[in-house]
Amino acid sequence: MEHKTSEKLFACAQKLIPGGVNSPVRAFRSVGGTPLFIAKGEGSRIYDVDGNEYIDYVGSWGPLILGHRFPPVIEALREVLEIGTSFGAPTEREVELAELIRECVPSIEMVRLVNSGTEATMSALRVARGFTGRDLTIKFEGCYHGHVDSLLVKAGSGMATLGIADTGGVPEAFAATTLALPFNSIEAVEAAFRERGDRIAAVIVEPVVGNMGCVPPAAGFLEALRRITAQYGALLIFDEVMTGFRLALGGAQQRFGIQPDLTTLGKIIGGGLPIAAYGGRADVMSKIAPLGPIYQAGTLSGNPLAVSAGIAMLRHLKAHPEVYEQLERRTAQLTANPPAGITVNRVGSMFTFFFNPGPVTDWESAKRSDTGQFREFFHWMLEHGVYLAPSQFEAGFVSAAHSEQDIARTAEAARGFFASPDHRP
Ligand code: HOZ
Repeated sequence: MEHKTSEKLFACAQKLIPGGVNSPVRAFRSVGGTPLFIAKGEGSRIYDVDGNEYIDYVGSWGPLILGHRFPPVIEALREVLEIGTSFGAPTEREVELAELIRECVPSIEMVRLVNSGTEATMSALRVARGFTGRDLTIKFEGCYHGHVDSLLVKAGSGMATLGIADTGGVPEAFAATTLALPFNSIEAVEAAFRERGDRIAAVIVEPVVGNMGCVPPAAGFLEALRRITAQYGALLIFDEVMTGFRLALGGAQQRFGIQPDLTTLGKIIGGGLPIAAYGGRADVMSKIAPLGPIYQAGTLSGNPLAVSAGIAMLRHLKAHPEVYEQLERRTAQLTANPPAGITVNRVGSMFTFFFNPGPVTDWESAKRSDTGQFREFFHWMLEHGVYLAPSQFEAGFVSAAHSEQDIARTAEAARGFFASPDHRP
């Protein structure tokens, strides 16, 4: 496969953009080689600027659950171009999107639209602090909640991929407001609350982690978070930027039957366009300006482009529950029978092949993966027309556009890798 045009573009980009990319993981630093510059996407496929075609399991990092250029989303975007792209004033469509979100995710009694997952988690934390009058937050090692100052502590995603333990530019006092505990350890959460329960405003968690690779919650873990936070008067925040509308119409909270106080949602509610949201209990959300004293704002929040695309996406998901059954089936097919020495974690249509005998249950176990082997696997798959996230510590996503043939072709490419004597784990 030739990547000459990508190489040329990357050389230019590196002179203009830090690392040549607008978000670090996509720079291919941990897998080596040149990031592919994408020319277009359609259904389950993406095409690079050199004309190569790939079955895509990144799906813009999750939101493209119906595939690239899903026709109703494209149609909604066409319609909105006729009326205007931003007003900085309310529109009818925002009310419809809020209503759809509330119907699908009942714990969200009120919702505020923002523009990125980072804004959503940052705002949810501020609201939790303002509501409780407390300053500390519990997060979990290997979870990633966007690049919010106080949450870049033992974070997953790019921080894990690039091996950055603590980011520069965050004053120690900010980081000190965060307690990072091992994911799936109820004991650690109990101990933290015993010691400092009167200061803990919130526990924020990816209910199924996607940002250290896919790591499911252990039986009873989410229930324990719900019980302990309620007992101490702290808020439970589910970061469903990846899992929302993906693991079920009502997200991970529906799948696991837990009702958080606040939820953050990401670009899936915009059909893949830049948008996000935070929402939850009405008594908590009522503290936000202009109703209450907690300030948060944004000119592009609720812009008609993202909102219209989101309405088209959520309407379709709501009307077609069979999408979730299909995703479950296809992803199970993709991840069946891993070779010895490889751990496959899967929840619904999120999955990771860990080059690690496992089990992988938290960051300590995830980071024992053989990233050198992953690197070879990644490039092998790319050469065989399969585009995976360029990091061992990111989840893969199957979309409704992935056909049985796509899955079979992907599984065959993976089998080819493991069958080759150089690659047997
Ligand atoms: N942090 C994102 C995934 N967890 C990746 C962002 C990107 O490169 O687009």
